[in-house]
Amino acid sequence: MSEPIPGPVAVLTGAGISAESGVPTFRGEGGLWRNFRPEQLATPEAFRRDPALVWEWYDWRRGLIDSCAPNAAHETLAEMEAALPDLTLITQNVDGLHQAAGSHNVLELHGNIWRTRCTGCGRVSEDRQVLLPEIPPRCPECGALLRPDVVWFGESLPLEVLDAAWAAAACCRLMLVVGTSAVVQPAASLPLVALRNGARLVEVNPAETPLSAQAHEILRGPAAEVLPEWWRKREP
Ligand code: BJW
Ligand code: ZN
Repeated sequence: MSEPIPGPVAVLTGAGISAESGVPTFRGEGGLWRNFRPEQLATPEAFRRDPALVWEWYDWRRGLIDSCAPNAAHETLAEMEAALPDLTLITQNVDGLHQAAGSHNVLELHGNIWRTRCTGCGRVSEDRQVLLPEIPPRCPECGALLRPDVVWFGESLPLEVLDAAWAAAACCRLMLVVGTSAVVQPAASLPLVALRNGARLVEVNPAETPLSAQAHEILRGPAAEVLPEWWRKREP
């Protein structure tokens, strides 16, 4: 029998956890950035230059995500949250699939694709329309341009969310890192914070990452296959 789960648990997820749901990752084979340059689409400069182009990309991705359902890896993390006394799920994903799978304690580091934020009055709203009736959309309150409520390169992460993620990483005894290339900062530093504080690091990824060399255990495979299997052996 495998050893039980120690103390508080933190989980960091990235695009790879949603790959088997049909959501494309960013980097690597089939990744979104094989076809689109990030600096043309995921930066504030790109949005200032051509808001319609940026919104067309997000509108397309919203349509794609809308047709996707959580997979066994999302479901396993929701089961773990229900079964363990202290689990914090930190995600870089904007797709909302963790919440759709039943996770409640989710810290979204890079925002959520289903929310808009007004560039004029700052109003944040949920908007689930697929496809948007007007591109680029405008604020019903003040008429200014709306933007996706996500974090682009060069922008700060939401401070309270980042603080909570940092605290969870610093005090966990086990950190699971699932489906991230671990190259985008500051998210990529969270596992290092956990390691520095003595946590056990488990990486779930079919490919090697800059974290692999420091992981105590590596589940080399697609998350929807290897994570449920790992949890079944440890379930309290
Ligand atoms: C599977 C699988 C399966 C496949 N199962 N796994 C320090 C040093 C250098 C640079 C910086 C630094 N600090 C900040 C920066 C700048 C920048 C940065 O990190 N750049 C690096 C790329 C070099 N960071 C920022 O700008 C951040 N802001 C910030 O730090 O503000 C302060 C500051 C600014 C400027 C300078 C200094 C300080 C903001 C980062 C925002 C990232 N935004 C995006 C877009 C979000 C909105 C949207 O979705 O459109 O977030 S970029 C994109 O990358 C997205 C993701 O969340 C993020 C991470 O990607 P992720 O999730 O890891 O996906 P992939 O595709 O990279 O990897 C998928 C993985 O899954 C792979 O490993 C596969 O093998 C695996 N996989 N199938 C399991 N079935
Ligand atoms: Zn407004």
